[in-house]
Amino acid sequence: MIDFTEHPHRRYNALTGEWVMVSPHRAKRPWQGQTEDTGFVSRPIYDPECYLCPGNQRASGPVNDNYDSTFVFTNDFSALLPDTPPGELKEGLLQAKAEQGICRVICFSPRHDLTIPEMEVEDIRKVVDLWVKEYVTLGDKDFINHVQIFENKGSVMGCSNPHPHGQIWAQSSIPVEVEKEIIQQKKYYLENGKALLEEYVETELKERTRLVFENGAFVALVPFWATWPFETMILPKRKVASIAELTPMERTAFADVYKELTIRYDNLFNVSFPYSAGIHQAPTDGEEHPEWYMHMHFYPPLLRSATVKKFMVGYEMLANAQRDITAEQSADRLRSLSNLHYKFQ
Ligand code: H2U
Ligand code: ZN
Repeated sequence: MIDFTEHPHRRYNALTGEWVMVSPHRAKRPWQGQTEDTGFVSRPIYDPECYLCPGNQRASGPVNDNYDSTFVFTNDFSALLPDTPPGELKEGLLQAKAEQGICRVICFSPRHDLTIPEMEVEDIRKVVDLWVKEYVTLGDKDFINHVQIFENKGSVMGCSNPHPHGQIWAQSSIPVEVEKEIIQQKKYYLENGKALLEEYVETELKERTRLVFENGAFVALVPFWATWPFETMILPKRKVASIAELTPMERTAFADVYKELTIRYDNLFNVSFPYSAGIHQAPTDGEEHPEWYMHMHFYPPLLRSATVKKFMVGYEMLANAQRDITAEQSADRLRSLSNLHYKFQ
């Protein structure tokens, strides 16, 4: 009889339709509880050299507002541009298409030294409010059919600046990771008359083995099909297609779960925990999207300590995503961590 806590198996990612290989027997060696003292580098509240700090000049010339909560501007080195001329190439196997878009940068706080887990919930709420505003105004534009809000945190994730910030890339086509989720959610909705993630959240709230944190309106969990060792998702407890549908109370609950989850991340290895995170929500293509259930993904690269990174190479790059520690073990560890940030302990 297969024991999923012991034997190699594959798990189905219902959200993408892909499979992940799990090899729990390899993670049997006891946990060292290793937390390296990487000694936290204290940063100044204001850094005259930082291109995101209030009042400073950015690399390409413009000067930031003297902002006192959040601040948003169009990326000076945008990967997508709104005025790209239309055009298409279709020569047999060779296909290409012009892409229009807008890239924005969001400063989460005027404080150079803070990160989300160290910010007050009411200040994170202002970040949520700005996300909503940007999602709605960018999404309202005719040529914008998808708005990707994301955060790259930590230099291992290629983040260029420790000042707390995130990005938005809004564009005319649907990006590939989102397209996979649309296909799966649509199929499930057509077959069951219910949103896939609505069913999933109900299942997880019943099983409880993969939960990390919950408040009245949101839950943070390690998805059953997680690929990265400490991959998590934040989901609302009711079906909401986009952040624009959140009530004021739910926006605050979202800020709260974002903080609670990232505190536990930082407390895992006593380090400012790096990750790429982003919100997946209904496309802004003017269509109805009854299949959509908004959520936020967190993909952290760390494995066993502040310095041991999981590389998706070899078999993973050529054949299939794979993990050792099970989703349930990861959830256990994250759940058991203090909700008081290590810097304040
Ligand atoms: P990271 O999340 O990778 O750190 O991105 C920060 C963004 O800020 C990056 O996309 C932009 C970069 O293009 N940027 C500006 O728009 N102006 C600047 O003066 C420097 C960086
Ligand atoms: Zn700064």
